[in-house]
Amino acid sequence: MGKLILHGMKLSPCVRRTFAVAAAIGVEMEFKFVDLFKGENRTPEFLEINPVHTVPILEDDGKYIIESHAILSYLVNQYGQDDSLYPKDPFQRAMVDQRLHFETGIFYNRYGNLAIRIYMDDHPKFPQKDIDALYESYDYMEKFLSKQKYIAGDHLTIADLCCISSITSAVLFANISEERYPKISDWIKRLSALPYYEETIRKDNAEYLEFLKGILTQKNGSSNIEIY
Ligand SMILES: N[C@@H](CCC(=O)N[C@@H](CS)C(=O)NCC(=O)O)C(=O)O
Repeated sequence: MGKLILHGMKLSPCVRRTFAVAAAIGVEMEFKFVDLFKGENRTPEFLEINPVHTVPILEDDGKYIIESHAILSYLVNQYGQDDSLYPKDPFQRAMVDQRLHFETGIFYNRYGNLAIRIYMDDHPKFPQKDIDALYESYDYMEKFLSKQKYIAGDHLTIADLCCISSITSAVLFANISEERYPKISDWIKRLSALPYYEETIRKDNAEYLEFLKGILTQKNGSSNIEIY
């Protein structure tokens, strides 16, 4: 096995999930910091590797994989000791793939619509309809978890480590109460007990949330989420 290098910023939920999966399968990745705020993802060299200019990028022995969901499945396919995190059984795999597509196509999209305002707007405020759309995506997840302990079935998969990295950031905009979301709340508690959770998810997410609140305070004079 050659050296694995993960290019990105740990503030990014998509980067955090790759470290969680690497830790779950016991694989070390060197971290190469890419400063998005300095445009290091827009240099000709970076765009040559990833024309879409996003992080994370996984470098494995001179090969590059872009898009976190592809990286998660690659890590398990290539380096997992078994297929439990990304089952080979076609039906179980389809369940995991569905949740990965849900995360990228629905959940992250709705979360991203809100988060981007913090960076781009002079005085970030958040449309009620976008907050409602995020709550609606929690409703979908609550339903996924209604008959099973994990997001894609009865055991932990890459879909859980993917979704936990973004839902724990989305709480900045839409709180997850035990009353309204008992299944999601239990699931978060279950994942929080993973031995690598603190180091790969919680710590960097806490820093990320403080970072976003800091921008809000700078721009609005308060870190409150103003809804219109
Ligand atoms: N679907 C992509 C999303 C990646 C993404 O949006 N990354 C953000 C950071 S969270 C980024 O690199 N943004 C910089 C840009 O789009 O220029 C993935 O899962 O890898």
